[in-house]
Amino acid sequence: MELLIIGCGQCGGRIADEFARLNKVAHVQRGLHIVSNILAVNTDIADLSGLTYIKSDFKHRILIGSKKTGGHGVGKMNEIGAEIAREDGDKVIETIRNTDKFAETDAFMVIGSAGGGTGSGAVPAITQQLKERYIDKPVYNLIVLPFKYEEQTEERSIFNVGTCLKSAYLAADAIFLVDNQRYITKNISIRNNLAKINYHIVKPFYNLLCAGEETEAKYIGSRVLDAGDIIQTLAGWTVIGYGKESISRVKLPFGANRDFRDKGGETQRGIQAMDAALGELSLKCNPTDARKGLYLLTAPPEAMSMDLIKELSSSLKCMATEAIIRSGDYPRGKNSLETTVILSELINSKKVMNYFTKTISYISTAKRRQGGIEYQHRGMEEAFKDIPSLL
Ligand SMILES: Nc1nc2c(ncn2[C@@H]2O[C@H](COP(=O)(O)OP(=O)(O)OP(=O)(O)O)[C@@H](O)[C@H]2O)c(=O)[nH]1
Ligand SMILES: [Mg+2]
Repeated sequence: MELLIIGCGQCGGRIADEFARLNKVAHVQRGLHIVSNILAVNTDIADLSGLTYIKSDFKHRILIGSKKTGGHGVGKMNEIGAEIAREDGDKVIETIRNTDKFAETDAFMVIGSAGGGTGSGAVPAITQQLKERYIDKPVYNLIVLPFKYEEQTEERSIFNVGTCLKSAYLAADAIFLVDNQRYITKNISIRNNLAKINYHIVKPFYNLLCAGEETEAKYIGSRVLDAGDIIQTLAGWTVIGYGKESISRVKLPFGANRDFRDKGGETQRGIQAMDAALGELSLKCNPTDARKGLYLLTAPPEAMSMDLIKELSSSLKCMATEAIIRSGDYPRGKNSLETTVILSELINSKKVMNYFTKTISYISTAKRRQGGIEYQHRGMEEAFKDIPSLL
């Protein structure tokens, strides 16, 4: 599957940059392309300069709203981020239109954080423009939720998350939710934490996007998971996870069969890889809330037995009891069993519902506070009204 990726704001740009790195890896390791183009869109010139892999010309690192912000961001005001993205969205469309391999694009992926200003506003605004313009291509969002400490100390971020999630839900075909808090490592610097988090956010997409792009017979699975399966699976709130288990393999003489314990062990490790993927989902959720699901098994062809596939299918079905599940196998790799799991069309996500409740209470507190401030101002004006002004 080939994505056209648009990273908005600092967080979105950095994750898009990580996708650009992954696309290089796919090209070098596997001779494949998993993205047709990658753009970073920001109101902040410094953030755009900090990227590494996205092409550095102005058509790939797109500065928007420079007249309004002077190139210094929108300071967490996501309604300004959305307004600027609506006004300057044609710059993004222009680059998309000139993408060489645009016809090969299976879907768009628009990425950003929900808690900031630029990405939080631009992701839904750009999604809406893409939906209006390219009716035949799905538009997905990948939205990063703030760390717990940010929610506690920066009140405004709750409002940003609530408005961003609502707007994304109305505009996008599916939204991958990623909870920063899930990936945090204690005792390492915030900068290294973010780089590591971005690596873990993007990694689950590697095999998933590569599998349908293979052309060499030996790497084509018996049940290929291609763009069609992924598109059919993705709807509404969505989470993704990845798990890996190593298998040590001894090369057998030609014609010899493997020991039965060895084979049983592989099935066991396959289940462990599936459990790891479910344990590492990008947002904690209840699998029974999913109405659609998908898994991909990536393993050396000789480790890919019918038993293993059957076990993995029933193990996922046991967890996601209400979901229609699609699956595929990808004969790649040497000493490991890897699984990628997607749970989609999640109804009732507790975390999302909580954000909506908290946003509503933030709005009423903010209104009350504003009323209080106006009252105090009026009091002040009343107190100095008999003093002459020098202005
Ligand atoms: N995972 C991840 N989260 C990030 C990264 N950079 C920032 N964030 C998170 O994103 C939120 C802040 O949003 P930013 O993306 O910095 O804001 P912005 O879209 O650039 O908007 P403004 O700076 O307000 O104009 C916070 O919740 C951060 O924790 C990153 O590289 N990776
Ligand atoms: Mg910024």
